[in-house]
Amino acid sequence: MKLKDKLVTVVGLGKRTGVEVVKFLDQKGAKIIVTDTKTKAELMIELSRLEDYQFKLDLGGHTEELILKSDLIVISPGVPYDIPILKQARDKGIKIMSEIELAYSFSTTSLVAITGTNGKTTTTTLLGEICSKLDRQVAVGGNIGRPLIKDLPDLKRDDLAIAEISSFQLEEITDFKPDIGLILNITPDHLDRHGTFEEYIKAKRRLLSNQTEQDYAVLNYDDQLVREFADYTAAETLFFSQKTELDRGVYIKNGEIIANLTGQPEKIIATDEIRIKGPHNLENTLGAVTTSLLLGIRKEIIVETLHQFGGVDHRIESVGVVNGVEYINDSKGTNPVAATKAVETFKQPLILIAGGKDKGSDFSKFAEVIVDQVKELILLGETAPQIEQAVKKLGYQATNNVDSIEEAVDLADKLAVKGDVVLLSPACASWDMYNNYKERGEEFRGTVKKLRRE
Ligand code: UMA
Repeated sequence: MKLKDKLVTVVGLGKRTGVEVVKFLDQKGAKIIVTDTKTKAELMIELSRLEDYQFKLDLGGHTEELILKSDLIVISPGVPYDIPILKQARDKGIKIMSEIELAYSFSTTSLVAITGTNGKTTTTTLLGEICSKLDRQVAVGGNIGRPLIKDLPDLKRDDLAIAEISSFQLEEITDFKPDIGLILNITPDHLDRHGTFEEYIKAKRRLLSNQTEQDYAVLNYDDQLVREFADYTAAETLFFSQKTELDRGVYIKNGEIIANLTGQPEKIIATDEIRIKGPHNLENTLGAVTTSLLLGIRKEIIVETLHQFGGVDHRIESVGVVNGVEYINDSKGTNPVAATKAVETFKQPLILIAGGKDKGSDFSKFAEVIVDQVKELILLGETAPQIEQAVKKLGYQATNNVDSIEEAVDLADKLAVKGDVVLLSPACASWDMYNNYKERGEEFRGTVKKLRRE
């Protein structure tokens, strides 16, 4: 695709994707318009990163007269594909691409793409760790926080990109296709953006829809929906399972991960030797192991990494013990299923801090786990009333409402006794109060640190 002198509009500047897309387009000689619903004051940091670049700014909304003259529109993941300006652009026949599609269209590298509702970041990071021991250049990016446009165009065929991909990023792809597409699990999430669960599933399925017989789909056999994805791809499918001994694939048998890709079952590692714990992490590990074997990585490298890898920040991460109470940061528990898994990880009495941006989630199953396992529930954010209603329906009364993480930690400190665990696992996105889950998790960490000093 030639971009020189083409008029390209970047919809959505902040925080990361738009900035990197502008840099890439500039390098390709495009004429650039940047548009965002945010104001100049709100985008000060992003704009300061682009001080040396030339582009037209259209802030505080999207101006039709400007944007509808474009040859191409590139959108950031946070921009829904059906906002009015994009509908108008489509009607006018203007090409619209997501950032991952743009990056892919300039790429020749081998690509592993990982999606699923939960576990994407852990699996991507683990696979990245395994692959970092290879004698080839490896880039890790995507939804994990580093836009693909930063690396993909510079990598060669012999290099490797490992990308965490969200349903948002898959909405506007046409040709994007991984050599290996890994799907971990699907449960309802982001319904405010996709409208229905079916649309969310369709978005996830698109990861595999352009694959050919030369590619691989690595799918979780234990998740009925994901298992059925095999019918939607031309790629060769390999399954992994915690429950079923597969004729071909990677599975658990007698407490060991067994790989059977060639008809010769081989032990990879005993599950109790794997440093990251819990059934959800076993699922992530199986996905990463299957993919590593397909990449031809030696068993010794895989095993060594599984011994060492301790998980990712903001995912069931211990941030300190104060007065005999352990504080756990699971800010990345951004939907009810992820938060349920976090709650189920603990056997100790729990004080749970939850609530955040309303994504149209159903909290009824999460409420059941709270009633069973949480002694005090501290709620904040947009969804606090919904979660409160869901638990009260089940007769649970130990709810507390606060307005900030700081207040939540102070209250938890008052309510907790020695031996309790205070868990921040919001079951919701952070966007009602923060830019992202990392900011929320860092505020939690900082507040706990302050508490320790006091
Ligand atoms: N905007 C408009 N018009 C609109 C809607 C939004 O102009 O109608 C603007 C917003 O004001 C904002 C920009 O568009 O300035 C959207 O930015 P963004 O949200 O895409 O922000 P980035 O910092 O580029 O982050 C994105 C991903 N964010 C989302 O998908 C919401 C990051 O995933 C990702 O790490 C990053 O690209 C790099 O690829 C975060 C995330 O929360 C971690 N993802 C969701 C999740 O994991 O659940 C999907």
